[in-house]
Amino acid sequence: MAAHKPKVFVTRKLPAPVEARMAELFQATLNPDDRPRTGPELAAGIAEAEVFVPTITDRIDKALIDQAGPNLKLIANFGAGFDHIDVAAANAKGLIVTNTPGVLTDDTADTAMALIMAAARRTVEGVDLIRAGGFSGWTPTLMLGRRLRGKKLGIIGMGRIGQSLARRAKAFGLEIHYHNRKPVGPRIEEELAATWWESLDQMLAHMDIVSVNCPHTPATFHLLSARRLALLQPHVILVNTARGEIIDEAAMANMLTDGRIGGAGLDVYEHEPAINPKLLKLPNVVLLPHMGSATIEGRVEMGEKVLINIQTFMDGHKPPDRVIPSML
Ligand code: 8YV
Repeated sequence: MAAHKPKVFVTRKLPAPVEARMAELFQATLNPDDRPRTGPELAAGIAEAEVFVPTITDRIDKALIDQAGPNLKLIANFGAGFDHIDVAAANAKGLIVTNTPGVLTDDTADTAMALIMAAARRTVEGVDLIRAGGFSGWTPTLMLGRRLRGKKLGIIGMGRIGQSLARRAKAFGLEIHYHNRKPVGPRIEEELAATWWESLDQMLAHMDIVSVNCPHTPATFHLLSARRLALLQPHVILVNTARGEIIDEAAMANMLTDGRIGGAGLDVYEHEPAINPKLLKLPNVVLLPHMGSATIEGRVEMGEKVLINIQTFMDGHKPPDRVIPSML
């Protein structure tokens, strides 16, 4: 008897090798046009599927989960962050939720480092100047930025990506500071020559560069509130490759406009894909379209993780990347 091929509903277009394998292993509904699914389309998909494969662009809230059919067993997210999924509602219905951690660590840390460099050295302003035909020759004072070596980098969230950024930043001569619920182990602290700050407020007041690398949870929503942003030194560069909701974007935009924050490098936004219009006008702000993990290798490996999570589950085992209550 042929093995049962589960019905898998994939909300967005995935890299070709991942889709090919999905179609081989499962009865997969794919999205070749990559048009974001509407609410009714998601509802129809979740009602039929045994496995649902969303991405950050889908809101998997309780109302949608309540429309799941009796066959749905697994929500296998394509992505590490799962703040778009009401995991508690899913678990309450007996559904397992998985994600894709680990495989996008280096790519996201590279993006954070690129944003630090671009903001400190005014790279995008330089490109814009050239494109606007404004380069009329070298001068001793043209496009002066700030040197990285010796500056203090404060990393908020010292998980995989935070540590990976710290390794890169140390090689650039930055001094590593971090705020995390708990200090990392002594071996890692020593390797990174990193200083743990129990108080986020205290750390913020002493840094030259601050990078957000923690997940978005109810506890980290607006962690960088207007009050905390006001603690930053006026020359600080603020970088966010995690989730926009962690920073009060309106307050940040006002402070960047008024010169109370020196510059920013942002890959994520509070109301994505909308971006606070004030940010679009500022030369000292580098904006990227949520591309932290956007490498071919990373996205294929994310897809492989999704496949492994589904297949392991279908084989009767616990999938490796379960989102468990202590992660919420
Ligand atoms: C993903 C991300 O591409 O994995 C994450 O948490 O933020 C992105 O890098 C996106 O979430 C895919 O769903």
